[in-house]
Amino acid sequence: MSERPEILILNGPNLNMLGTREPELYGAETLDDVDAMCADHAATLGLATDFRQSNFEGEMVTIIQQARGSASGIIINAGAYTHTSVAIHDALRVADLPVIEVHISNIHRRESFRHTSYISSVAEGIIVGLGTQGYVLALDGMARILDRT
Ligand code: CA2
Repeated sequence: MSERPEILILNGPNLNMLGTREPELYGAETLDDVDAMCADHAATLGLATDFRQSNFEGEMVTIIQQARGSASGIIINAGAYTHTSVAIHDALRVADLPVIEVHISNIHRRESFRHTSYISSVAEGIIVGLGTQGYVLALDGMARILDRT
């Protein structure tokens, strides 16, 4: 059997805290639960996942740079770096892979500083406010994108 295309699912700062606090905003699932849900769903789509989390901007840049050689697409929830990071924006542009941006909460319903995203302009699509289900929907979107490329 041929190898399944791999999708990097990259999570930014504080998302390792998922399921431990603020369940009203981010739900009750842990990041490990989301990892397992994504791996299961990806398998049904003929995809594999490389599910990662980092609290460090530079490390996220390095992970994105490395994905260029190994991944077919990137699903990213850059956490708070979404709203600040030109470095992650540049890395995603250079990676030259399809990108889908995910946010668990609806960033447009929250503080105005969350309304700006440095990721959106390099993304094929954006999923916000649908909880952790957004990651699964992003995998569906990525499967469609890869089918037509
Ligand atoms: O809604 C999202 O997915 C966010 O990317 C989450 C980030 C936030 O800075 C973005 O504006 C929107 C924060 C992630 C923090 O996650 C926590 C989860 C549980 C407990 C504490 C933090």
